[in-house]
Amino acid sequence: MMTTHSGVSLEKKAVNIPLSADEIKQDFYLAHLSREISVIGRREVLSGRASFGIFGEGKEVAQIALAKTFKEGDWRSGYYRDQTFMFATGMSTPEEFFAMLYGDTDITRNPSNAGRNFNNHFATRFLDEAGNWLPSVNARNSSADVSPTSGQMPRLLGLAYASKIYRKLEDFADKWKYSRNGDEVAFGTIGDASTSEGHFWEVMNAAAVLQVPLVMTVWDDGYGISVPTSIQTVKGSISEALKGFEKQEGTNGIYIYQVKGWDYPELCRVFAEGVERCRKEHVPVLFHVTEMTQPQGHSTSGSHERYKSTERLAWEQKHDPLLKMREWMIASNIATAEELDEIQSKAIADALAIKNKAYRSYLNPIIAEKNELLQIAKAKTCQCKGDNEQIYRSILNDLQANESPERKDVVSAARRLLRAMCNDCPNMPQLKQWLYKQQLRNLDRYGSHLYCENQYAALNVEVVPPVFPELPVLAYGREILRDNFDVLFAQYPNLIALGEDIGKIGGVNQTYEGLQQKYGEHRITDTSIREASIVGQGIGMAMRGLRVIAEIQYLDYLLFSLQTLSDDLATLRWRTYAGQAAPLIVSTRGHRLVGVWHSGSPMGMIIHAVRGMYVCVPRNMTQAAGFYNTLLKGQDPGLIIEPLNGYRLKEYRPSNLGYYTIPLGVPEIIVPGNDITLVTYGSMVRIAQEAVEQLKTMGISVELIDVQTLLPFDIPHVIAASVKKTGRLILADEDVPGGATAFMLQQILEVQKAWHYLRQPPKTLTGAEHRPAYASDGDYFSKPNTDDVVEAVLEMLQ
Ligand SMILES: Cc1ncc(C[n+]2csc(CCOP(=O)(O)OP(=O)(O)O)c2C)c(N)n1
Repeated sequence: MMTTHSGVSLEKKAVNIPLSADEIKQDFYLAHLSREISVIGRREVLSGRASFGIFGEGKEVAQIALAKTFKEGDWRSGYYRDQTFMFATGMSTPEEFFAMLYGDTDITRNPSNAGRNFNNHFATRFLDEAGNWLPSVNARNSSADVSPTSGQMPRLLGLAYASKIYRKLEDFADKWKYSRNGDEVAFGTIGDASTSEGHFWEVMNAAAVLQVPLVMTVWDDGYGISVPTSIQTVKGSISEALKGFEKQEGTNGIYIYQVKGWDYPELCRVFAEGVERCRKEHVPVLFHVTEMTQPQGHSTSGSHERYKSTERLAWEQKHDPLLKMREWMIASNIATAEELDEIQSKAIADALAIKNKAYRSYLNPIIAEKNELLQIAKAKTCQCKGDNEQIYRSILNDLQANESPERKDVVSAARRLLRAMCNDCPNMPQLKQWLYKQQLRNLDRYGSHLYCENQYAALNVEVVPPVFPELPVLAYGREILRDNFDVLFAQYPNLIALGEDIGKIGGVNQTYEGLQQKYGEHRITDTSIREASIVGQGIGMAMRGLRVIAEIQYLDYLLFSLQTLSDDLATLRWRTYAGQAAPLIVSTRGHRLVGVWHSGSPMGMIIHAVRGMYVCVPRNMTQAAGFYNTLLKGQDPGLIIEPLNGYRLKEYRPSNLGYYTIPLGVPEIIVPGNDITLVTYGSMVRIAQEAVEQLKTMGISVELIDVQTLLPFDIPHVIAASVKKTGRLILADEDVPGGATAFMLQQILEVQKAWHYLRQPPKTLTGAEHRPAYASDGDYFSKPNTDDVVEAVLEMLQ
């Protein structure tokens, strides 16, 4: 390697990157600034000013080197140690770091998560305030971090895969916003121990097969909290373990590099070479960055002296990347020791100043709220009776004395002051009004944006009813879906469908029959069997301007992807305060068919895991097709569960396929009636219809309601109106007892307040507690059948 007084030129191999002395000194400064931020951050937590902290110390130098390769248009899907990378790429700032640590809810100070997540959980904003997508090609983009180790992996695949799609996609007018010929690289980061997770392996395999521009960096500091790499990884080395993935002449695969985490010039060189190859050739690259340290231990929840030997601790001190960089700079005549001391001191002073400013900025609005409350509370004119006056004064004094209150201290004080006031206190209305205003603001601060709240909300999609010709034509359910998809692929040039078997054979139920041949392999794509990363692939692609239908072959297998749906997709908009969205449609088929793993209907489990998504449970394929049409017009993520036994049943074929919409959260009264309200959804609707027919012959009039979507649930309160008429309520589904029927009951009784109209206790009719047994007999004895429904109604009427 050639070194000069003014800098260095790293020309060991193919890549030549000259680094000026000024740039290296700047890097040295940033490394020290970031280290001091970690040190101060830890202190802030231990002193009680912040709740929890996790830091990127020991990773500074390597992250600065990696950041040099990150360009506009690129994407990051990383984990909680990436602060230096975020500062170096300009995707975040030290001020924002502290705002995150304190839980600052101001979106201008904490644009990553507005106080909804702890520090080092980054996100850039790719939606503007009105919900419009900003051009990601002109920005450096970080998808929003999650805490589950390796939870960032599935979406990483999609972020990379989108570049591949954009190299092929034509006729998409907005393509310029998201891609320049697919040259964007998706950068993933992960700790060594987290590579033990299935998500990591699944995604690396898929990336290697798909040949996507994905750069995976493993920061190897030897431990996952206290458990060493030798217990985590075969042969104790992720790059050794992945040897079989390595790309050879004429094969697919990945490029693998190993580099030491304290060797600044070598890191700069290796990263530059690897990322360049990845960007150009669309071959995934793995950097195994070894010999890293973690000077403060895992997090603020414990010290590393508990599990690291004294030898290891001494080794870490010697191999601290900051120290190594300093030694190298002096040895290479880039700077003198005195110069570096000065840079170090400046970094330390700057970090402190930044922290102080961030803390004041966080605290001042809360102090202002406290002062507002004190002013109102002190203005009380009446003397409340008994102990109340004393309690009131003591709450007031405590609040006044609290110089660094949290928001909850102020609101809780207000609520307790109210309770201590006498009912006829003339000051009560003012305090109530102030508290009400605060509660609204806090609802926005902590609870808003679970779903899309702007013009692109799926709930705002205009209702276009299906149109049937004068002479209606019957078609198989699967043909209705197929022909609807056909119109959608023609209508949306950025629509991509992916899933197991949907390409070449058009899906296990032929709902994509012939569409791959018509629209191309890149639009309707077969995937390997990997449900978590099918969903993740869809999330990443949806973040990059594509509309995606990610198919999970059967509802029973959705569980493989439930972690990604629940932790990543469903929380995305909420955890970024509407800064990010992934309008992905996950489609699957479920409810009764045959046997344990083709008949499940665990709807309670699912709807409780995916708040933040809409969940559609159509009774037939006409309704299902309408839900695809609706969700594609909005920007909320949704799950559509096609009824498994409906593909080969005939339905009337709408003439406006691809255009009609079915509103979300609006139940349909399938059969009007007066004696009893029967509520159900999905495949159970047909069973219920048969029962209702039988009951009709007995002179019993049942009002049968199909809820159509579980999330949202009956927005116009159709069910309460029905119960008002009938006074009786039965809820039926195929889930376990206390599953989705319990959810519906809570909605109807508590939210819709229909208990008021009930003449008898309501009843739930559900599947058995065990899984559905095989064949029609198994079905009959495991799931509610027509006889069960008829008898439940008769019993209630007796
Ligand atoms: C799915 C999941 N399991 C466990 C944890 C708790 N946890 C947080 S960090 C961590 C260790 C991760 O170690 P490693 O991947 O080596 O990263 P490092 O923190 O050392 O950088 C664990 C077990 C978690 N966040 N998510």
